[in-house]
Amino acid sequence: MRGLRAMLWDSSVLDPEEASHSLYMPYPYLSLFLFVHDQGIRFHGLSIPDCQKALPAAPGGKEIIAESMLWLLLTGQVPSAEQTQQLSRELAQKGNLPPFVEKLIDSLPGTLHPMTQLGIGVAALNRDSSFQAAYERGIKKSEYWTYTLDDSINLVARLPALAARIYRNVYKPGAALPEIDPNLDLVGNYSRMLGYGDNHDLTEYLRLYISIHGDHEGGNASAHTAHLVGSTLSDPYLSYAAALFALAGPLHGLANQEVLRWQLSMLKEVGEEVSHDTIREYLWETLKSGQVVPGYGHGVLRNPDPRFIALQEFCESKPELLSSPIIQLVKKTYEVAPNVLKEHGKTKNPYPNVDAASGCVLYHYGLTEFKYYTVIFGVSRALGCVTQLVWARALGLPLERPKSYSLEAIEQLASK
Ligand code: CMX
Repeated sequence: MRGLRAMLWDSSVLDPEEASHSLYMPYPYLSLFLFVHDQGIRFHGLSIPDCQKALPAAPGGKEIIAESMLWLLLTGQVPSAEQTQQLSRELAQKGNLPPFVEKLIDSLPGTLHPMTQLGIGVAALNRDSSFQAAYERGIKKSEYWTYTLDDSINLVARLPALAARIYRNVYKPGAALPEIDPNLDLVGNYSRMLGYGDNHDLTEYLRLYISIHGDHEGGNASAHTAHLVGSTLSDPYLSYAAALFALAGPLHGLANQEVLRWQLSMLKEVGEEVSHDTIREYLWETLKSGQVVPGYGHGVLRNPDPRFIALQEFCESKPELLSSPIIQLVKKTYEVAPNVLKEHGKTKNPYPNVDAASGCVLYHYGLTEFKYYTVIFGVSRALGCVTQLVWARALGLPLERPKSYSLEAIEQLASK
């Protein structure tokens, strides 16, 4: 269904070709670093660099924060610093989990994948859905959106406490979980609850990561799932839980975990002194064994993902990141992989997507539990999904129900 125009999704738009003007370079791989990269995805018309200039940061920080991105996605307007801080305070006030959800999460085995735990926790939050309660009372269709907004803000507010609790239970059992600090932004609190509050650079990276992963048009699997399930008037918690299980697939959000696993096994096989030739051989080995190269390709984009470029720029602004072996390996891989994928000849986009870069910085900073990485993506993707649930209810969008065909009918169509 690629290219099929079938959905309303107002908050962001992808353009497959927009970022296509690479400067001439005598060495083709170097041109990857010089793409005019400020396009390809726009949030209400603003590219990522536009957002980095216009959207307020956290006090003491420089990167976009989740609150300012959420405000932009919901309203189409750039918030002031005061509005952003007001939203931070509201989210902090609403951020605690109901005790029964804490108990539920604590009862899950540490062997259960963190994404499965996140989906379970988000679905359970629907016990307190104001949309569901109002629907049972009997409300007019024109009022649906207000209760959807209420649930959506509560969901976004509670995700950090839920995600941090899962991290603590699976990887640091017995460690204390700090209380939510009412003076911190959403991601500042998340980083603190994960145990990285003192690491300013990692917290800033998480702010950027969570803001730019927040929305990616409506047709990607997680956003589309939220929209489809929401169209049945499931509340935002159930709709977003469903979206998380789409995000948990290795062709979608789980790719960031897969990239790390793949890069680390490359390191193990070829050693630290890795050359372009050994990477090329490893890439061919992966492709010849019938696997995809994780972190490369995209359903829509036909150039390097602008989110990948933004994360690379974050690395380039910090010299200690550039000397990190895992970050160097990711960088070297993308100096080689596009040409190998072009030669392989299958993928329509041989360039890196966001997952190619997102995990290596976390790994460098010590957040090495890569099975957890998609949970961070899951904290982020809520921003876009809930925004569009609110608008779908405000605009009275209908139940989604495309037509399907039987195999026989398809054969008949093909024979005409
Ligand atoms: N490595 C090897 N082969 C690839 C490939 C890759 N990275 N990307 C695409 N291909 C192959 C496809 O498997 C397909 O092969 P078949 O014809 O044998 O089925 C062919 O190239 C054409 O695929 P496409 O039209 O280019 O890509 P799709 O729109 O079907 O799929 C995506 C897009 C992202 C699923 C795919 O590129 C992929 O599997 N990439 C690796 C996994 C990944 O990084 N996913 C994360 C995407 C971003 C996100 O959602 O977070």
